Amino acid sequence: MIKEKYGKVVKGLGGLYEVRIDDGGSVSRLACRAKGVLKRDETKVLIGDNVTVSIDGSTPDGIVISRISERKNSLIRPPLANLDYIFIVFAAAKPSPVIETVDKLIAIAVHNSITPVVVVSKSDLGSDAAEEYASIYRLAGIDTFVTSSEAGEGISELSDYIKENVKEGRTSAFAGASGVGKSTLMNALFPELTLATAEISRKIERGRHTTRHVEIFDIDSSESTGFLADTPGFSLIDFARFDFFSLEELLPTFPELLPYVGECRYADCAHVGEGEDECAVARAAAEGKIAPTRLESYRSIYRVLKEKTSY
Ligand SMILES: Nc1nc2c(ncn2[C@@H]2O[C@H](COP(=O)(O)OP(=O)(O)OP(=O)(O)O)[C@@H](O)[C@H]2O)c(=O)[nH]1
Ligand SMILES: [Mg+2]
Ligand SMILES: [Zn+2]
Repeated sequence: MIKEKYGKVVKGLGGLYEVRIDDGGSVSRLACRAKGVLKRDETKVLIGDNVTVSIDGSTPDGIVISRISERKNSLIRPPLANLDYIFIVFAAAKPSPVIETVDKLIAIAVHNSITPVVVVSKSDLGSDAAEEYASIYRLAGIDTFVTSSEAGEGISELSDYIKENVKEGRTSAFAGASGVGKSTLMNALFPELTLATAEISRKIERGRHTTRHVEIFDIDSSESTGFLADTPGFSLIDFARFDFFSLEELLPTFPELLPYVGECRYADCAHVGEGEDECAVARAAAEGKIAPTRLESYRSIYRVLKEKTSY
């Protein structure tokens, strides 16, 4: 007899998945593979997928993911489905951030209806720099935290925010460049996790990236828990090509620009090089209402997308 269960894919390594099953409050994890068609690139199972697992007790390999429920969204990097929040982590220093990459990730999040939250980590290595970066994102209307796992700064504030917002089955992820301290921060926020961080992995020589796979954790043990994923850090090359959406879709991914776009002198103003007397967006940036780095990132992405559409 074939039984069906319904759950969430929380981990996947070499084609072997772990599906979190919640049977009315009693949580278990099933190890299983995916049905043939769900192994192909276009239809592959993603971590975060809500799936049906078919259990056929009559065969040894009888537990398989047989169906993927419709996704709310899915990302290529980090490779996750059904995200509600993404915590974009970058360090005040070591490594110093590439702001344009941060802005690209925010744009991708907004485009996919994922709430972006900015976390400036390692504030112990530069508290002025951390506050300066934070002010850019607060001005953009994005929830922003300054943290140091080393000094304990901002940990309880971020933990409260996560518990208040990421609950009732909502799913979130930490994303950011390798070495910014994502796993360390997750350990500081949720001490019961004990994830591997750089120091540990150096000893066992796993190479530069410490976290090698995406894994989703329960935030607490209540029935209304939310989920939080740790992800492997990406490199800059991952965002060098930018084709996650089209030129027409770019503007709404920078929401703080929207109040000004109708006020430019020319209706077809692209806000990319026009002077302050013509472009209300440029004017707002000059007046300190929009962070100059955000406008620079907008313009840079605009140029890349423009080039793509013009051949
Ligand atoms: N000074 C300082 N160092 C930190 C802090 N948080 C993490 N680190 C160090 O930064 C290094 C990288 O930390 P990880 O947590 O492994 O970084 P990660 O973002 O998970 O990296 P990947 O898994 O490769 O993506 C480790 O040596 C940590 O000890 C912090 O708040 N302050
Ligand atoms: Mg890590
Ligand atoms: Zn303009």
